[in-house]
Amino acid sequence: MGLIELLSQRDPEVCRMISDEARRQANTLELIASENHVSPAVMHTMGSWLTNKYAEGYPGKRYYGGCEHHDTIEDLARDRAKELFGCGFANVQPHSGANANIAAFMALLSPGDRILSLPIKSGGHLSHGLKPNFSGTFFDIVEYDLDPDTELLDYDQIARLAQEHKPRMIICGYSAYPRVIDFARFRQIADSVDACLMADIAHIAGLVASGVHPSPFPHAHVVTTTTHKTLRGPRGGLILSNDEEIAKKVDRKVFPGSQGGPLMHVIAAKAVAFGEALAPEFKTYSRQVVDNASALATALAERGYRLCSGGTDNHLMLVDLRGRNEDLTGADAEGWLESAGIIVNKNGIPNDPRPPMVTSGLRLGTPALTTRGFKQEQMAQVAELLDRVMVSQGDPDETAAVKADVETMCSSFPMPH
Ligand code: DSN
Repeated sequence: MGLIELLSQRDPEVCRMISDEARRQANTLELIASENHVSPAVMHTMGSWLTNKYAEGYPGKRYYGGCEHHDTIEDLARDRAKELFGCGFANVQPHSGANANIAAFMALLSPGDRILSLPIKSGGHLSHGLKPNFSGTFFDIVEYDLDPDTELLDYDQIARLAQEHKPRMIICGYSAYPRVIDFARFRQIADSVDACLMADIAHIAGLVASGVHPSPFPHAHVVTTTTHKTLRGPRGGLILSNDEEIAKKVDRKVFPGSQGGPLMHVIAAKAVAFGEALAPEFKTYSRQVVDNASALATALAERGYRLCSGGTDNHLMLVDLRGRNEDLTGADAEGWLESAGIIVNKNGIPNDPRPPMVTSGLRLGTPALTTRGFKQEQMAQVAELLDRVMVSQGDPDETAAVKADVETMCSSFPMPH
């Protein structure tokens, strides 16, 4: 019996809510850069018998009996992760990207140590040092920033700040940076002050695995990531390294350092997703993600939108709406677009004069639409739909007309099934 059929009998209330969400996903264009649509194999693995089990510890060294199949599954997930990223060690237990970062910090730093990182307002992640986050609470954060003119990483400035502040760790890898990261240059800077380099590749993991973005190996001492963005796996985290001593510390800091029982059903789904990402089709997919982002950015620029840093090299772009109309805000745009069936998130642009809940920008990404089979031609259509909503400023008639066009597109490009 399928999930919906089962739930419709056992819990019609939850069944209705889940069915509504499935319909929402099927009938809208998902442009949130950190989201994707997993395969049915990944999805169903998360709903498997493995959810019933405690398996604290690691393969061969568990604190509970009955873990033999959990050992083989976790070993397989680790082996596939290592093969995918070309590294020697993998910990597949972190429940999320933030949890992966907590464990990596605990492995490489002591409380109060100094970290040099990009702030969230310029495209960084909250777990890289935002004050209310654990990272900003327990560590001494020094920020680097983008070049205000080019909106690109300014490696000379990072090197200067590293010399001045002597951090224990430098973090690269971002939530809203549309360009390639020079990991080798980061390592040079880290080495110059005897700091360790952490690369958080949560956003670009699928591109890295496919060779579409340069790898952080052999440069980073530790690499953290989520598994559900461009990598198209279940929601979760992953920590990678090439150094046995670091890997041992990471394992201790994931369990028992910061987590209890691993989510074995999710780890099994990670193994399935890594298997999918090792297949040649995934490279084609990742290439298309980047080509689609480039096509969307070009089509938006042709309509007058300003692309931060002038464009994109990866799966995402930051759109400065003021290029089209000085009065447009990210908050308004997000709301209008959602009414039209186009799902995005408002995002501050570098040096945004507006507050984070308003913003002047949108962050758009192509991983999910590419999974549905969109190509460059459709991305140009998406730009046109988006612009119609912006130009009409959310006019109800135009919004309804765009929504109808969105639903037509969605029916031609069904969800993975
Ligand atoms: N919230 C994620 C994103 O959207 O980039 C990062 O954790």
